[in-house]
Amino acid sequence: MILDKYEKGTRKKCFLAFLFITAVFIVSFYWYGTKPIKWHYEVLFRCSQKMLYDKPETFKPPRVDVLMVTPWLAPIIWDGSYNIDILNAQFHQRNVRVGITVFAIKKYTVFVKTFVETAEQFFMVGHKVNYYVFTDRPNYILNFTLPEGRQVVILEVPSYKRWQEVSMRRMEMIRDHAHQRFSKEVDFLVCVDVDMRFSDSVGVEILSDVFGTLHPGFYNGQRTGFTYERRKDSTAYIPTDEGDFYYAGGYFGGTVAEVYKLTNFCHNAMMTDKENNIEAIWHDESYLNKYFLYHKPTKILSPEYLWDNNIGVPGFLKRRRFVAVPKNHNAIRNKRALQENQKVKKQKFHFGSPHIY
Ligand code: 5GW
Ligand code: MN
Repeated sequence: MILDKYEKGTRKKCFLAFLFITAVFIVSFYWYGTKPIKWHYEVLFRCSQKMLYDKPETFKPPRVDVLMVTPWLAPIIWDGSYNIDILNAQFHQRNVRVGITVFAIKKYTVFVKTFVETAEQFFMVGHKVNYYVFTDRPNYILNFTLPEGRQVVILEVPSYKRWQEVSMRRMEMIRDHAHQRFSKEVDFLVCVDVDMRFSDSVGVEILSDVFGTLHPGFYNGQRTGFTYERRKDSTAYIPTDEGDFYYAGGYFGGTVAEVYKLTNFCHNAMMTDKENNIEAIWHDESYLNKYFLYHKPTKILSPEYLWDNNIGVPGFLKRRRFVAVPKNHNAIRNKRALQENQKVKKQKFHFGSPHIY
């Protein structure tokens, strides 16, 4: 009888202890969010993922019709030259976060919708993306509901009167925000024009320390034909016997630290020129080209990544990933800017203004 009572008590205590331990276990598992544990499993899972693909062949380069590497061993990114599955696995392992900056000053706010919508289809699909939209008209930017890990961040900035300055001041604003917030929020920055639409995939293959893009009007040009700044008085000056490529002002990027260096250089060079009452012929693009001459990009994007359909579609161009949206210049720009811009564009593109309708 006594023994029976004793056993009953022990059983009850054991049961209570069991309940308690289970409860503690469940609560702590929940409380710690299972995040470190989940992350750990994810890493293990990805490391053990088998991937099947064709072995690279020493004597069978995937493309022989285009230059795929620069003399300083920076790859030039063309369709067919990379395997996106391998790259995606690498960048997922690093849990990469990408920021893409665009400026929508004054009437250029009309381009944001198409830009973001097409980017959602084609830009860094499956990765974390912050769209940084610099604008002087935050109320004109729609509210976008994006999937988890992707968001639109609106950054209110002043607008400048002259269109040249609107374009050039991008360097200063990117630099300032790189310092203040981009370094905390993303690993890489991609800095592009807003009057564009994505029409094919643009993924982690573009990411590198610091990258530039071959201008669609000059990928096959001679040094002397590049529209570099040729006046010695300007800090953007490049002599006719120097220069590798003509890089586009509307597409560059890299790590936040490298983009800081690049934009800081360009902005300071512009300010020096301003003090001397000189402005480089192609504005921010001229300063960018000067920077890349002496700080070589670690990757270069082919014109697949920046195209204008007015140029047509040459055979080497297997994909058009990011193309200029035709602008109705009368509506989108003020009259004086239109006249000036038409004049200079005619000099730059021998076939006339690229996207005037
Ligand atoms: C306005 C008039 C003439 C030239 C540029 C502008 C302008 C440019 C503007 O009013 N608002 C503005 O946000 N921009 C930004 O600068 C856009 O992000 C735009 O993509 C970038 C470069 O100007 P674009 O796209 O007109 O230059 P192109 O060489 O691509 O025609
Ligand atoms: Mn543009």
